[in-house]
Amino acid sequence: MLRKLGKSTVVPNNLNSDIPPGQSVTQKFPILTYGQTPEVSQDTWAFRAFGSVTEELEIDFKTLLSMTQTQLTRDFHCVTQWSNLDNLWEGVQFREILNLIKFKPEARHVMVHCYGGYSTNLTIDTLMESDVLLAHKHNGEVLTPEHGSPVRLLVPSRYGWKSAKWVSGVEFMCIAQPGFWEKLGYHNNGDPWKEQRYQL
Ligand SMILES: Nc1nc2c(c(=O)[nH]1)N[C@H]1C(S)=C(S)[C@@H](COP(=O)(O)O)O[C@H]1N2
Ligand SMILES: [Mo]
Repeated sequence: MLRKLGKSTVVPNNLNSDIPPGQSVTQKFPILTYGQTPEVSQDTWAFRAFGSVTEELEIDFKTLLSMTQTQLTRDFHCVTQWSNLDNLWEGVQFREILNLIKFKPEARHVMVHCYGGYSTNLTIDTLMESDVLLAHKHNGEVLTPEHGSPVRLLVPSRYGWKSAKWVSGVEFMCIAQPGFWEKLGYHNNGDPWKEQRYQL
């Protein structure tokens, strides 16, 4: 289910009980982080939109909480072959954030940037999907530091490495550039149903 709290929209749940090819289900929610967990608090967190924009935008945690909140349940698929099912996430639909940003029409891609230096690239079309969130809660609790507190991106239709933790902003780009794992050979798109793991 995708539920908007307050003003509301409903997007159907993934009623499909399949898991993508090559994945195994785990009951655990392993922590997958390259490097250290950065220390970011709700008070210091800021999200910045820059690059190919006509005006930069900055959002703080209070502003994020003042926006329409959405809850949804989705499966999570890591490219290292574990899938964790039925995670309940809460946050703001990323398309609501995109609607606030005056990006240039020729900008079709973004680089997602994180505290700590991690990055990943996505298309604006993917970020417009209704279940992409700037999430601050998981299974009813605020995110733990290791899982990306205070705010992470959630992109359920892609492998987990696209769901950037400790997200600090998005850089709009006219031409796709590879992020951290994409530079090391991971796929630009990363659709688990198509097994887009690596790109040669
Ligand atoms: N900033 C940042 N975000 C990240 C990562 C990372 O190393 N740094 N790892 C990614 C990978 S590979 C996966 S599978 C998921 C795992 O999320 P989790 O650690 O909350 O399970 O986070 C993604 N987001
Ligand atoms: Mo991953």
